[in-house]
Amino acid sequence: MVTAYIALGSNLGDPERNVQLARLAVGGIPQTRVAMASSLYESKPVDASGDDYINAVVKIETKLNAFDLLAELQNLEGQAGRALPQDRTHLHNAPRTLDLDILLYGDGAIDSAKLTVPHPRMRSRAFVLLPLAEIAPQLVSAADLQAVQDQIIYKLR
Ligand code: A4P
Ligand code: MG
Repeated sequence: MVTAYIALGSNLGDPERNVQLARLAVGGIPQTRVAMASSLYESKPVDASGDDYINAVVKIETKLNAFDLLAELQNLEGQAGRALPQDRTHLHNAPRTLDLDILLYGDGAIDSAKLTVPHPRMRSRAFVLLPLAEIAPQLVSAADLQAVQDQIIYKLR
């Protein structure tokens, strides 16, 4: 079993519902269970345009390797109405019904064309660090939080 952390985000359609359903759906991935889930957070887009986002982070325990896990997450993005990666024509950071990113996969480091773990932008984003700190405070330092304190984000429930 490997412990991994997944970031969930949505700013199209019904973002709150999309993230709530995704939280459940992640628990339905084969050989995977959700060990902890953060509250939902509403945040202003960072390096992106469009409506406000709903974000959350879940901690999972999985027997899948990181690439199989990524494929399962991309399937869920597709089921939420998002085009599969190979069919995407949108610009980087375009609004999305559902974005599922692997933040951490055990203590592994992966740097391939399809997958980079730890997620390279996780430490610069309040919408990742606040929900992550809620469920895994040992993974987020005070300096991390201070670095993103200008980003607008509200905890919902
Ligand atoms: N990929 C590589 N590493 C990973 C990983 N660790 N987890 C590859 C998941 N995927 C990973 O992603 C493109 C490709 O990244 C995938 O095919 C996968 O093989 P994508 O989801 O199509 O989207 P993208 O927009 O190009 O990149 P990404 O990484 O999702 O964007 P970011 O940097 O995460 O930013 N503001 C707020 N408030 N809340 C948000 O949720 N999200 C973004 C997206 C920007 N601003 C935001 C939010
Ligand atoms: Mg993504």
